[in-house]
Amino acid sequence: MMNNKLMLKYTVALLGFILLGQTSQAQWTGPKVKPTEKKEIKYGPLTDKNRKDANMEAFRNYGLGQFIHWGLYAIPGNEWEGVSARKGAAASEWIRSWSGPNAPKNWIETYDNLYKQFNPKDFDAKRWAKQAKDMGAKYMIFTTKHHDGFALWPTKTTDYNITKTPFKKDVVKAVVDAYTAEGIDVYLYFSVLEWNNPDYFYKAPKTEAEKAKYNKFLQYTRAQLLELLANYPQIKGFWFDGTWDQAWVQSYDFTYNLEKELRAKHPGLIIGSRFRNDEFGKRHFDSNGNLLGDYEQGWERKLPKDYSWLDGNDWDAVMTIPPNGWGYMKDWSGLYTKTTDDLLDMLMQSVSMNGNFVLNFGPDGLGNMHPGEDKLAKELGDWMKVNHEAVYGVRHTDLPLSKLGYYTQKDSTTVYLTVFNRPVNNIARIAVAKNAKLVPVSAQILGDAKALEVKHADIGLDLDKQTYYDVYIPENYKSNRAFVIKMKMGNPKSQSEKLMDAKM
Ligand code: FHN
Repeated sequence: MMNNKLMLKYTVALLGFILLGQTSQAQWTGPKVKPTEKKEIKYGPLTDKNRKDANMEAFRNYGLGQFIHWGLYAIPGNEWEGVSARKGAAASEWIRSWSGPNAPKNWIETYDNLYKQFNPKDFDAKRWAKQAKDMGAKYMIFTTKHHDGFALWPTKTTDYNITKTPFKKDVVKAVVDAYTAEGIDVYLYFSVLEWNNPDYFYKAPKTEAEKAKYNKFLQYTRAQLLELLANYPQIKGFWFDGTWDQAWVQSYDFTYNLEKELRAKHPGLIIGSRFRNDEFGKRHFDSNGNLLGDYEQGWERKLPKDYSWLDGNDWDAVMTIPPNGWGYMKDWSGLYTKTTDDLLDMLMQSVSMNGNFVLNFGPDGLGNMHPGEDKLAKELGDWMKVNHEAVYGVRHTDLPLSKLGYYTQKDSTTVYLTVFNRPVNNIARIAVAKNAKLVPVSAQILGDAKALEVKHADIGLDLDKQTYYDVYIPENYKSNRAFVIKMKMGNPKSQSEKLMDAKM
């Protein structure tokens, strides 16, 4: 059990990690920093970059996903007895770490007894799955156990699990079955970090007794993961979290072999880059800059600004609706919560760079989504019903970037421009290389069969390596949200005039 003093120590250590981690996070604020010297690495990647098997191909084509954080933290909903934890805990699902002047007395003890009242009478996994289906999600990541150590499945490894609540039933099974039935692939979120586990270590164990204790924790973790694979064979992958503490980082031999074992048990299993590190402590990417896992799992509440930052890796971005806070937050007032337009922009930015965009939902303690989440799910779904072909199974195009929005490409002759910034003259100017073999030859707006006029516009910029094709958006086309111009690419009808470049 982690008492207040230990929790304070952890929070300080975590702040240290965040400061220290700035260097490692540099990899998510710009192009990858490639190591200059190659190292001999024993605990490097276990799978090839850009795996070509069916599961990874499906991952690459998802486009839109749903994250669900659900657990005991849904009961308080980021407040307790009318007092908000907003300033006392790092995020809503971190409310167990609530400290400071307004933290309730004996809060940890209260929190660790919440399981006795967990009885989500409105929980209906089929309802969640239908909502996700209607929203257009193709995969869903579900929290089996967060950092508080409470297991939402009937695990045999600890009594701190769903069977000891008034609800009793296997939540993970209900969710896996319901989403799989809707054709939505399920990934299981699993936190290695367990605040309340007496065998958990933050720092690497030193004494023989400490090592024996931590090894007990490692075996417990392995047993839980094998249990999840055995109980829920339909799942496509694990989404690991809480793997940043030194005790786990220095267990690289164990984690390497555990990953091998999980993959052998479940062929085609997908594991992101957050699970483990190499023997030099390098997480996500080994010391030679190679991805550790099947996709880059560091884009959390952030997005790459340029395709080159991804270095060709598969990736997804996970995003909260409030600024931070993955578990249920009763009160959104006073917070900027992302709008449908914000989320569509993030979605199209992600898929334009070969990534998936995963939106987080935090159901309340009774099993209902927040009303704000219901609204966004409906509006996103309405947009996806018309425009999904620009989202699913698309790839990055090498067209020059457009100021109007994001390009996605289905095949060599089908390119989509999702317009967020409608040009004032209603002319969508598409830049292509002057010597391009394929240029826009016809266009339409998704959801509207009318053919749009497409004209070559050789605007004659000096020393310009590009030429331009203008797609005319009808003045009377009404849009209050992003819309998609679908273009067929074909051989250029008119060649650009060979204009004399200025002599300066
Ligand atoms: O600490 C967790 C946090 O609570 C949340 O689960 C996010 C989701 O990606 N992961 C960790 C923070 O990086």
